[in-house]
Amino acid sequence: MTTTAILTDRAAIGRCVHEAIEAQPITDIHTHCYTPRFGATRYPGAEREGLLLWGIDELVTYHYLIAEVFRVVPAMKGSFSYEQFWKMSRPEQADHIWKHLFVERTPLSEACRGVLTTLTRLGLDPNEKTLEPYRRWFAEQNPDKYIDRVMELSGVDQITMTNPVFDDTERAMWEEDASIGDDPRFAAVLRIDPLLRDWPGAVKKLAGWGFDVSADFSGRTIDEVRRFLREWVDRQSAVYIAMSLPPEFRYPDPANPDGDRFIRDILMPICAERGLPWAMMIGSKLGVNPALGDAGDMVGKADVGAVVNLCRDFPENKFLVTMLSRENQHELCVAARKFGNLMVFGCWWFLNNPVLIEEMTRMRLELLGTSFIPQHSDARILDQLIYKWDHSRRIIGKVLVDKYADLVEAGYHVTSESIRADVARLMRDNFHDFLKL
Ligand code: FIX
Ligand code: ZN
Repeated sequence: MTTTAILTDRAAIGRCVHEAIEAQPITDIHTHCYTPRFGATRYPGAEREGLLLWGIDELVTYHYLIAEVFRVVPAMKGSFSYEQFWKMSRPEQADHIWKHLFVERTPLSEACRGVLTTLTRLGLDPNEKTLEPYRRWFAEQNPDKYIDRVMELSGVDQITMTNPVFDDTERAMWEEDASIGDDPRFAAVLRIDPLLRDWPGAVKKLAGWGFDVSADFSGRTIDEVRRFLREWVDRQSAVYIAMSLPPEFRYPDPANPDGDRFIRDILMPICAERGLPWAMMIGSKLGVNPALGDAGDMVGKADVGAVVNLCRDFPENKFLVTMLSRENQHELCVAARKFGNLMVFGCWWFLNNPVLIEEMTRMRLELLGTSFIPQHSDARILDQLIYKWDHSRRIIGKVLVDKYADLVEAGYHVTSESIRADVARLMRDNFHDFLKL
């Protein structure tokens, strides 16, 4: 029987928040992880066997760390080159990164610290000078059982995937086995970036897949693209439809009438029909340094007005929105105050650092109360769930303690029951309730 104690001092509040946030199962609403049926690397250093990335060599070659190692070993004429790096095997790349970022320098960055936290939480010593001891440990793990271990350590009860239907490799996997996503630990998300980022190219692909479509929207295009979306939402049992959008994204956008038409006549009706949110991740400038591959993307300040216009013009639709620029965060919070069909989520990518997670969580609590989703992991490598949630829980907890202490000062009776209920909303229930709206 849990007690409902009225908490009056900061230390008691701190203990209660810590216990609540540690015990609270988390639904991670955006990751790039996959069920084991998408294929997992069998052992450290093996060629990638599929889409589920895990283990020390993937952890250490996370694209955040690739970007960072090229800062300390720059690709300059006559020294180390991008080509040399990309010619290395994944273990060789990992050894290069471990040497330069973890041994010869102090691993102070958030992405470096994340590897250390993960190793420590797995019961390993993060101070090894080479990766060999870790490779031996990971070689003994079974990927499917390891997923359960990672979920137990991270406290995540649902790993929400990102399933890009325009990725030929992944689409073929779904077409071959429609049950590939059937794993109670995971949920699928239909990711459709090209339909807005490259309408003509996307239409050409749809035509090649047998849909009767034309880039000028003639004929049965609208019905056929709607059919395409319905088919994939149903095949994946997708919980939302997602896109990453550039800083230049506008709605309406006189410069992109095709995009406006796709949103208005196709995407919004299908999302409303299926009760699915449209998750917009806005502000990613892709490939500013193509030589870095996935590590070559950048951030740009975007237009919150596009979000406001969509929420207003489509009141029956639901919008999950995260923006990549720190400068967009306050305006996005204010927009969420204006529209109940807008759910702000996460500290995305370059914002997923303690100083910014704290700033954003404090801002959101003060402007939105508990009506937002404070974090998602964006984990690309399964093991990252451990550190991304360990680090974020602590910060979210720290901010909550301050805010409850403020309420006590205002004379409010803060109870352990209310703290547990608030933490449940923030870490899990707001997402599931929003899906059911
Ligand atoms: O568009 C996205 O889903 C981004 O999160 C990724 O493309 C990005 O590379 C990432 O993993 C950031 O954390
Ligand atoms: Zn992502």
